[in-house]
Amino acid sequence: MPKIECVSAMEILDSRGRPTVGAWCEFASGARAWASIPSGASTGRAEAVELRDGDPNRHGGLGCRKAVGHVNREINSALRGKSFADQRQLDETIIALDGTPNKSKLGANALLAVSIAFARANAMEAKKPLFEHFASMVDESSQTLPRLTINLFSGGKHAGGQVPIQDVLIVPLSASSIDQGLADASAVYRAATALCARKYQMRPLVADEGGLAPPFPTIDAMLEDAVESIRSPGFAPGKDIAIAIDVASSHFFSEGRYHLEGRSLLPGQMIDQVAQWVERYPIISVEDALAEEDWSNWPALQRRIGNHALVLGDDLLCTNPQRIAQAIESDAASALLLKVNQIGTLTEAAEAHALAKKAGWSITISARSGETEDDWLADLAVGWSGNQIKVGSITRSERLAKYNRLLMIEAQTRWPVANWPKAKP
Ligand code: 2PG
Ligand code: MG
Repeated sequence: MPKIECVSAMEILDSRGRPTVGAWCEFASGARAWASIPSGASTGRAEAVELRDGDPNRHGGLGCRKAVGHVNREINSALRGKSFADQRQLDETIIALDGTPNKSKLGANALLAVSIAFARANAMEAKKPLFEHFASMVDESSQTLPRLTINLFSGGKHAGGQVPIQDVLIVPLSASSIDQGLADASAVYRAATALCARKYQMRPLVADEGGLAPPFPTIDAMLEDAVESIRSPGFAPGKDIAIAIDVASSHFFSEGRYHLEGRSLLPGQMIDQVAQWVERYPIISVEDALAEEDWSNWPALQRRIGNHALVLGDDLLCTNPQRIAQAIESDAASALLLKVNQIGTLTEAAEAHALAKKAGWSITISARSGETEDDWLADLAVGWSGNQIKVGSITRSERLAKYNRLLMIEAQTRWPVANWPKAKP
């Protein structure tokens, strides 16, 4: 069991130019690993607390010096000189040190940076690739690579709200490798760039996750433009390349109604609207079609579209084992969007993963809209046998770091890409 020499952290900037936390974990043996942490914009209310300094004179209050200080002082004092049998022991120690239900004392950003740096130092120590080390934390490993879901068009909080729904993603279904999936996605992206220039006189400027964000007049126009971009390089929509959407509807839900394109929809009407999109377009996965607090209507959504598309919970579930258990119990969804920083340690995220797998759900391992150049997410998606991965678009280096790491893992393992999961009846 390697002994921790010290852990330390520093503040760095993410892909939006906002501060985030990176941490080193150093073993007495000399193994020394770094990990940096992403940050969301369309965050769920039940997410663990990302500790920010709140000083308006520095980074608009978003500084992370407090979280960094917690790693350098409290966490380092608790860990240095000690050995931990496994990830669980380490994570339980830092969770107890924080002592709050939502990690508001030390900050989930402080805890997660240490949690992942420790995992990486262990992989180094064992001379294993990180994905193999991640695989040893969960029960099963199917030796597949995750199916890509790639951002094409952005809206909502990632693109200044020019259209209310947040992501239209393309899913290369006929591609049997990551390499082919990226090539197919790139052909569609190029077609979409030309479409945006032609229809919207828009230069190829990109949103937070690298997606194109022209001023679509309506949501339907956004979806039709996605289908046209799939078709124009010669792909069959729904067969070669399908569509996934993140409605991110918590952000236009208030007082029991969904405020969408000038309409004020009751939950039943919102479900009708989503069902119409699923019928009309080749959509195979719908994330956050209903709001995070609209629990009572999710089961009806699942019954209505579950045969045709994954009902994927992001803000609803927040990678939180208690919320996932509640959703399984009420049959509110069929898929988990897993974002480690929503819960704050690898061990708790692994519990979320185990619950979802046991229920027969599909799992999408997801990045955040604010990312760094770190690529651990690709290893996590492979090691934890994610059915899908959601990293954003195929532009912007913080996204490409993950895709390029997947290409390396593919070259090393030659594992096939996971099949699209069968719809849950
Ligand atoms: C989401 C994510 C990633 P954010 O809503 O799924 O697209 O966005 O990181 O802003 O929560
Ligand atoms: Mg989402």
